[in-house]
Amino acid sequence: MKVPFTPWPAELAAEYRKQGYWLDLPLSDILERQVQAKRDAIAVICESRQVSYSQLDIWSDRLANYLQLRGLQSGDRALVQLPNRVEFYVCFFALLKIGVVPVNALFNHGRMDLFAYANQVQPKLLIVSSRHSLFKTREFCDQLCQAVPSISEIVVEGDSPFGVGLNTILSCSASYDAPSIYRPKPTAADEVAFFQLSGGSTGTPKLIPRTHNDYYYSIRQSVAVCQWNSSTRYLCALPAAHNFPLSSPGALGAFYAGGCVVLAPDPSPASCFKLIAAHQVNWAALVPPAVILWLEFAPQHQEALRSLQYLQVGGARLSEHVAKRVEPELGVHLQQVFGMAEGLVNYTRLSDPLALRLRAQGRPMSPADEIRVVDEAGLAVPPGQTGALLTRGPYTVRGYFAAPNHNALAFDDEGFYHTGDLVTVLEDGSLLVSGRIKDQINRGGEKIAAQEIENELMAHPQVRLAALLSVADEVMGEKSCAVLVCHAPVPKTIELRKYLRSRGVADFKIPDRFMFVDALPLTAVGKVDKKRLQSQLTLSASADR
Ligand code: J2J
Repeated sequence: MKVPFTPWPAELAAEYRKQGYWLDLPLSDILERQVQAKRDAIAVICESRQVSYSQLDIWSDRLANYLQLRGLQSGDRALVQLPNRVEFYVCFFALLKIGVVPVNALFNHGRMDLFAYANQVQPKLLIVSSRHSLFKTREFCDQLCQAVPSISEIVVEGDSPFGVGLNTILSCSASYDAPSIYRPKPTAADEVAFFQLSGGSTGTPKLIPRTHNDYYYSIRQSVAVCQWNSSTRYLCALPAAHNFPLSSPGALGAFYAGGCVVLAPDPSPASCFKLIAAHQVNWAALVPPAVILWLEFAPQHQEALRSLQYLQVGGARLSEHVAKRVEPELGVHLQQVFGMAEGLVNYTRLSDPLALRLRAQGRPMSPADEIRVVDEAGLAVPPGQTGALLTRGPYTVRGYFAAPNHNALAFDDEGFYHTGDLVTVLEDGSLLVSGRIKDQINRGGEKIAAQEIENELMAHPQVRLAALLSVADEVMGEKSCAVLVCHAPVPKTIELRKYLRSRGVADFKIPDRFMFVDALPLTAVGKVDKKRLQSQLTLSASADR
């Protein structure tokens, strides 16, 4: 069975093939070609394990074989939640090989996110880690299986009292190295390979169907723009499943180039600096709050950072004053990256003058990326003026998964994706990200859909109205503030936090601040006037300073 998605128009698809953007190859080709070219080279370093391309291939074959024997087939879906460990790539390639289409949840996602993903894709397979607090016991897993009866197979990374151990499968060469049974069968290259996650701005998190063709192009073009090759040693410190460290050029880019991925459990200096020194890392990718931490710790660790040549920063706006410190204090070359899981990725180029790399968030990586910047009436604004960014192209999707109503708003008749970002285009085509119209909080690169949290807050019996807004923060860039109108007695903030946790809201989505007011400003049609509320909040915050 094929996973439904909104295809590109046939004439554009033909053009993308003609131009060589789409190669009609599955994403598993990324691994296969390195197994041919350099099977013994190290693909991934994960704690004390140095895993070669051929080992990654053997492990992913074993898992693929096991899953096929268990009856999983092309077009089936999987829900995967794994930490930054080599097993993430083993599972990714195994599922690609047999055409099982995964949603790769981020490791800090909570119960609510996992339920939402499982409900949408109806997975047959669950791959989770007992290192996650939700999967230390079988309780949550049982709840999930009860609520989503499509789940019939559970594989667990780490020690676990339930499911089948991933390590048992990977180490069982006698049972699962049997090519006579196992037949790799990826989905067709112009079909869905896996789902990316949208930062979201609506009540339920949206899934982004990415095809082999479009994602493979995004990876190859990223590798070309960043000039990666087999000497690239990439530190993956952001959550491995996120689009940035997966594909911009990320781990898949490093594999495509024949380089090496060094996995860090998190982006803190304590975790990363020693790995950089031990494994001679030369590229890393961070979100701005991590850059600030690195700057703080760098003076005492100059020696550890010696091998690092390039630092990518993206996911949220890097302030120019922090950007200015990066090159002199970390001794690296700065590259800004403005991307999105829906597609479009912008890079500052390695050869761009410093002044541009400090100021701009990059320009589209492909000559086939189409960009429109429009005013509120949808009319094009001239270069130098701010407007809403719309885009389409060979690796920008045409619709979210099973979300016709939202798609009608987020994609226009010409197939342009309305990114929700406000940008200014400079003369050379570089973009400055200057704001946002989507109802989202960008908490240091982690995206929070305001509506999702407002709905949860309004489910509390004492809360009458809720609005989640963004407040400026020096380190995180933005934090979240819930503004509430409550029935008496007004609940304590500690109770509200506990309540949200009890409903399965992930920690990073719990409001950093709460404010209690008598009323919220309303629009003419009676909706909360967030624009007005946001400007009131910004004004009162600047008055406090
Ligand atoms: C300002 N805002 C930015 C930047 C993303 C590479 C890099 C990042 C992402 C990503 C990605 C920004 N300055 N440099 O997928 O491949 C905000 C914008 C954008 C949203 C997308 C990649 N870089 N943003 O962050 O899907 O608002 O992807 O629309 O998580 O992050 O978020 P996400």
